[in-house]
Amino acid sequence: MADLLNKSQQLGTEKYPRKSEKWIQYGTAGFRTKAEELTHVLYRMGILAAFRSMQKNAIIGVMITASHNDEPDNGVKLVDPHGEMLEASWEVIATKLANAKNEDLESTMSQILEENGITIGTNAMVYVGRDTRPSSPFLAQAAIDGIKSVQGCVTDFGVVSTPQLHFFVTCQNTNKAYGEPNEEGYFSKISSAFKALRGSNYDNGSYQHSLSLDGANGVGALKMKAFQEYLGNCIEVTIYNSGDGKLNYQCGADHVKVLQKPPQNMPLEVGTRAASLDGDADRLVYFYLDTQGNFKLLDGDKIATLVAGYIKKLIKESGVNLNVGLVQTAYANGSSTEYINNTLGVEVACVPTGVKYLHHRALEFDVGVYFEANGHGTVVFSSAAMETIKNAAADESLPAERNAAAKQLFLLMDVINQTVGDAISDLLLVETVLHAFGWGVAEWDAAYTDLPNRQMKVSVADRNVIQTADAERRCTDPPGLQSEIDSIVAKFNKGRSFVRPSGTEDVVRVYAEADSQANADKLAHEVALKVYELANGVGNVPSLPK
Ligand code: G16
Repeated sequence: MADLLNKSQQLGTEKYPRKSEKWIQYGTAGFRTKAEELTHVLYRMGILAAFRSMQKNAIIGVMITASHNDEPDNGVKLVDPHGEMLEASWEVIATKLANAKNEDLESTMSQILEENGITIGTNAMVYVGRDTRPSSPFLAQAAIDGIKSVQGCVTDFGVVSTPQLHFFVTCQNTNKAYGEPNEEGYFSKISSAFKALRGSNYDNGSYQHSLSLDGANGVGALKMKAFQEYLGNCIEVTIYNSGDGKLNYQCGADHVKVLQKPPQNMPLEVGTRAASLDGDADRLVYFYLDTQGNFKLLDGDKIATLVAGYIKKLIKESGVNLNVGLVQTAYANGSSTEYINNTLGVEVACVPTGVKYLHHRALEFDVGVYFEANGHGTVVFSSAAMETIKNAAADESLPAERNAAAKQLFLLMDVINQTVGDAISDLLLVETVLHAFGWGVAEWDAAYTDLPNRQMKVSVADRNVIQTADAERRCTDPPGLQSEIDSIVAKFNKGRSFVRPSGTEDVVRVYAEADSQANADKLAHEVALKVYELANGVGNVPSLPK
C-alpha cells in the first residue's frame, strides 16, 4: 500500500502539483474557483472519490463543472452512492486533502484511509462527467489520473449534465432498479413517462405544447437537442443560446433570476412561455412578457408551488394516505411561503442554501418537494410512498377515478429525476402539470404575486467573516451587523433582508424584498453598504441597482 500511495504522491507532485498556499474549501456545491487553480484539486478529488467508493462499496460520481459561474471558473462536485451530494463529514476530508502540501499528500491519504477504515485495493469505481467549459477535459483527465493512481476503475461519460451523472450513479448503485445507467436509459425513462401522461392531445385549454428555451450555451442545450429525438412532436422546444456563444454570458437561469430580465438572443413575444437552464442544466426558471409587455419571472418558488399543488391534488384524488412537504431557503419569496401555508395547505420547512440541505430535509416527508428560488430542485418520494403509489396504480378494483389519479402519480415519478435537481426533467414536469391543468403561463403566474425583490453581491476581504444562524436568516458575525440590518429593514413596508457568504463565488450575497421594486432596491443597497462597512468591503462601494 505504501508503495502505491507513494507513487500516487509522485504523480500528483510532478503532473498536478499544488502551486500556491491558497486555501480552498469544499463549498455549497463542491470546489469552485479559477480553472487554473484547480488541477491539483481535481487529481486529489479523483483519489478521494476512489477512497469513498472503496468505503461505500458503491459507485461514486465526479462532475467537473462550475454550473452557473462564468468562465474562467470551473469546479467539481462529488456524487454519493444514492445520487445525493457528498456527505458533509466527507466535505471536511475533501478540504483537507485538497489543501495538503505536495510532500504531505501520501501521509494525508494514509490518514484518511486509516481514520475511515478503508482497505486500499477494494474495488473502486468512479463515474466521471464534465460540462462544456474549455478547461473541463484537462480537469477531467486530472481526476481520472487520480482515480487510477489508487487503482480505481473509471467510466468516463464525457460531456453530460450534472443531473445525468447523478442519475447514472443511482441507476448502477440500485442494480438498475432506477433505470439504465446511460444516456439512452435516462432519455427513455423520462420521455416514455412524459409521453404517456400527455396522451394524444398535446394542447389542452390555454396550454399549448410549444415553448422557447435558453440553453445558457451549455450542456443543457446539447442534451435537450438530443432529447427531442425521444420526445417526438408532443412538445416543441425552440432552443436559443444553444452553444455558439459564451457559457452563461448574458443568458442562463442565474442571469435571468438575479437580473430579472430575459437572456440575450431570445426573441420574446407577449404570452410566449420561455425557460432558462443554467450551465450544467440543474437549474430552471420560466418567464414571459405579460399583456403590458412587462417581464415576468416564474422562479423555483413558482415551480415548487405548481408541482406541490398538482401532487397534492393527485394524492387526494387517488385516496392514498401520503403527506406532502415543501422545502425552501431564506431566498423564497415571502408571498410564496404565505401561499403555501394559507392556500396550498402544505407543510413548509426552511433550510440553509444548498440542495444538499433541501434534499435531506425533503426525505423526511412521504413526498418532499424542494426548490431553491434560483430554480434548483426536484421531488423525492420515500420508498414506502413509491410502493403505495405503485400498488394503487395497479389496483384495478379501485374506483376508476382513484385508480386513474394513482396511475398519473406513478408515471409522474418517472418524469422526475429524484436523484437531484434536474432542469430538463423539471421542465417536462412543469409542462406536464400545465398540460394537466390546461394552463398557459399567465394562469400559472396568477397563483400569487411575488413581493418585489433584489439580490446584490458585495466583495469583501474575507467572506467567511460573515456567520449566520436560523437557516441563514440571521447574521451572527460580524458583531452589530444584524442589528443594523434590523433597523434598516424596519423602515420598509413588508421589508425583509438577509446576508450570507456565497459558497460558490468570492462574494457576500444580499437579499432584500419590500412592497415596491424601488424599495426592494433601496433596502438591498442600504444593507449592502452596511456589509461593505462592517465586513471589510473591497473594491467599488456598492451602488444602487439600476
Ligand atoms: C449551487 C448549489 C445551489 C446554490 C447555488 C448558489 O448551484 O447547488 O444549491 O443555491 O450554488 O450557492 P451560493 O449562494 O452559496 O453561491 P449551482 O447551480 O451553481 O451548482
